[in-house]
Amino acid sequence: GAAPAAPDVDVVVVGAGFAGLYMLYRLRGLGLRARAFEQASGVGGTWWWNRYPGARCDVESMQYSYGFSDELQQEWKWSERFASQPEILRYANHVADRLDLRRDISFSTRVQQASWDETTDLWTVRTDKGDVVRARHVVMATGCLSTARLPEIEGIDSFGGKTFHTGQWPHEKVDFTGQRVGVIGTGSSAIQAIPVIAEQAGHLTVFQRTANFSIPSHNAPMDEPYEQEWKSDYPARRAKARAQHTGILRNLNDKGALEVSEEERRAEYERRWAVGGTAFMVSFNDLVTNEEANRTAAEFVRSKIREIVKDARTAELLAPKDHPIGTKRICADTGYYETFNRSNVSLVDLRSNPIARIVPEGVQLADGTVHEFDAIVFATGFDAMTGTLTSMDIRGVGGETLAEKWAAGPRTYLGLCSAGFPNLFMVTGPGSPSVLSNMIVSIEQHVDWITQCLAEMQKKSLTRIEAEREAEDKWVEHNNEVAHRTLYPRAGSWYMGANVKGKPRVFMPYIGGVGTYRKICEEVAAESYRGFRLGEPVAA
Ligand code: NA7
Repeated sequence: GAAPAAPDVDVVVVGAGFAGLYMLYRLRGLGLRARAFEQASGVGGTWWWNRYPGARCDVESMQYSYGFSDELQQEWKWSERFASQPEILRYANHVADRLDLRRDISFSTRVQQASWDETTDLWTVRTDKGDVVRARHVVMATGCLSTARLPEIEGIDSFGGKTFHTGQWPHEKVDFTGQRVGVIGTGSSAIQAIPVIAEQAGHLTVFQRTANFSIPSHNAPMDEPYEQEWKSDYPARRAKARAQHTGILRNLNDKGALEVSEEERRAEYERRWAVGGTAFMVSFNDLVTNEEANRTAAEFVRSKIREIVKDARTAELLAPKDHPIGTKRICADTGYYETFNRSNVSLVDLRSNPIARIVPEGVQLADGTVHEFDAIVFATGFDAMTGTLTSMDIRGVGGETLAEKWAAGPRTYLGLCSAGFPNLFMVTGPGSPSVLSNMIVSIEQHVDWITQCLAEMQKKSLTRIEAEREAEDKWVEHNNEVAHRTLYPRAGSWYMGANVKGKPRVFMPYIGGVGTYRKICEEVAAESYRGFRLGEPVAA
């Protein structure tokens, strides 16, 4: 046969967030030629885009960072218990510089198309800047919450003031001083932004459709002894974290909520509330699996909201009743509920009076009321987990697009690969723990797995790897099965695709746990990549 065509690079990496950066680093270690494309003008992914006021990670800083290099984790100093967006972005830049990664990244460049050529085992990748690159492999390091979503509200373009989306926040400083500001949405982003915007704005109006559960984060400056405790034991702690259900080391309770007396239960919730953060959800071991147990936690948080919020009607509106606690992502806040006690903040309940349209002056409700604004902030979320992948024109075997293949919901083997799309890897793809975990821990695990796989292929001169359809079907089924053992599918969440009109309702992340999942991936690799078809070695 004809000699196999030579690729321009071995691997194209799409994205230069935490996944893309680490992937580049590891590919260099293999001696492979890689090119990364990043649509933003800088590194950092999520933390580059989500610059809204109050943006902060809900995983503690000592754990939300790379663990692959002891030097890196020893030299970096976090200033707070939970790092803010600017600090995490500085960290991403520090890593990019420290590892000299920028020279392999094309910034402000969006990958538009990737098409597979069956005859050469190569991908042709095209960008909006006119690049055409042939690569043996493509790694999608495109993030899970990277396609911002504006709601379908009539007249959305007619507004006369300024509009913002939390996930596409401008880089110039935004000043709301004295302004009339409306925030639409009450998810994690809104819950972080609202207290900060309220301090600036003349008046802030919050439009709430679904109330959300939030736990105070009790963020604070980094405690030196705590930092030292971590740094002196980092490798062991990281190893432990990797085996946890969420990839986060935290204070688990091995008791069920109904095994203890009401008094003891209340005391445990109080303790957790005082410590703060999302670890509240592991107050007991059955909060996301047992409805009755879940109700005790939900009721506790509702009672806290009623204590904090002075106006009884507002408190009742803020107390979530539509979904079990934790089945929509649990939020962590700094003064969220307290903000509604301010005289310059009001809450509008969209359940009783929905948004009819946006008009030049502001937001018009169904009953005709118009709320006038200088600025509207859309905190309306993302086309999560699949949106970024399916909006690219990715063409696999026989020209089938990934969007076509995933029309009824994402189908992957291990969240790493999809049958019919050889040599295409996803970092934290749907079907992997991803958004249910410490993202950096999951990113490192995927990148390490991909690296090892590429190393084996390199050693054997293999040019093709593809997930088998049968293995994929089984994985999708397993993914569904474990999800439905929990209360998660009860909520109309973005985990379920419920926030995007017409998106199939499928529970997308793998809920079996980071530790369990890691073992499965390791076994698959150890058993000569069970469930993958590896191509024949190419004749020299
Ligand atoms: P989320 O969690 O998807 O929240 C979006 C919010 O916007 C949520 O309260 C929605 O209400 C609301 N929303 C969406 N569309 C509308 C319309 N049309 N009208 C009124 N309200 C609307 O996004 P976030 O950015 O807060 O968080 C995403 C994740 O990023 C977060 O979990 C962290 O992991 C990081 P709904 O609940 O649909 O009634």
